Amino acid sequence: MKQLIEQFQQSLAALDRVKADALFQEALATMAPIQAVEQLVVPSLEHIGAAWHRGDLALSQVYMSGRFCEALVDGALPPSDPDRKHQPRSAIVVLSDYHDLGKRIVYSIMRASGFELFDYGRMDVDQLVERAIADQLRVLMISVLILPSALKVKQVCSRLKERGVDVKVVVGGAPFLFDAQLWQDVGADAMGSSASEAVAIVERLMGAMQ
Ligand code: B12
Repeated sequence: MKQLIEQFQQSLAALDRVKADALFQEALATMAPIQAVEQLVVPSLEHIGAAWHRGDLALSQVYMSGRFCEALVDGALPPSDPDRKHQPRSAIVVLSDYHDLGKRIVYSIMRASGFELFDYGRMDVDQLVERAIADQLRVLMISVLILPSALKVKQVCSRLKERGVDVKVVVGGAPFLFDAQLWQDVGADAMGSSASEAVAIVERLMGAMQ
C-alpha cells in the first residue's frame, strides 16, 4: 500500500492523469471504493498539500491533483441506496471557501448509506443561516478547507441560536484535523474526520433526537 501511495502521489505531482487513474484502479481491485478514497486519495492529497506548504510543489500542482482526484472519486463512489433511512432534515454545505472534494465525498457516502440530504453547494454565512431556517433543518453539516472559513462557523452557530433554531451543527475539513479543539471553540455539536465518521455521527444524533 505504501508503494502504491508513493506512486500515486508522484503521478499526481507529475500531472500524469493516465497513471493516476491506473493506480487508483489497482487499488479498487483489492478494496472497496470508500477505502480506496480514504486510504489512497485522501493521504496523497494531504502529502501534496504539505509539499506545497514546504515550497516543494506549485499551487497549480495542488489544484490539478484536486481536480484529477475529484474525477476519480466521482467515478468510484457507490450509487445511492434507494432504501432511504427515516431521518431528521439534513443538509451539507461548503462554507465560504473554494473546494468541494471533502463535501462531495461526505455527501456521496451519506447518500450511499441511506441518508437523504440537501446539497447546498457553497454558501456564505448569511445565505446559509436563512436557508437552514427556511428548510427547517435538524442537522447541518459544514465542510471547510481553510481556517478563516472554519472560524465563520462560529457566526453560523450563534446566529442560528439567536433565532431559536434547534439544529445540530456537524463540522469537518482540514482546519479541524489540525486543531482538535477547534470544533468546540466555534460552537459546533460534533466534528468528523472522515466520511465514515460523518455517517456514525448523524446516526448518533438521530438516536439522541428520538
Ligand atoms: C486540494 C487542495 C486545494 C485545492 C482545492 C480544489 C478543490 N476543488 O477542492 C485548491 C488548489 C483550490 C486549494 C486552494 C487553497 N488552499 Co488548499 N489544499 C488542498 C489540499 C492539498 C487537499 C484538500 C482536499 O481536497 N483533501 C481531500 C479531501 C477529501 O479531504 P478533506 O477536505 O479534508 O475532507 C475529508 C475529511 O476532512 C472529512 N470532511 C470534510 N468535510 C467534512 C464535513 C463533515 C460534516 C464531516 C463530518 C467530515 C468532513 O471527510 C472528507 C473525506 O475523508 C489541502 C491539504 C490538506 N492537508 O488537507 C490543502 C490545504 C487545505 N489548503 C490550504 C491553503 C492555505 C489553501 C489556499 C489559501 C492557498 C492559497 N494561498 O491560495 C487556497 C484557498 C482557496 C479557498 N479560498 O478556498 C491549507 C489550509 C491551511 C489552514 N490551516 O487553513 C492546506 C491544509 C495546505 C497546507 N498544508 O497548508 N487547495
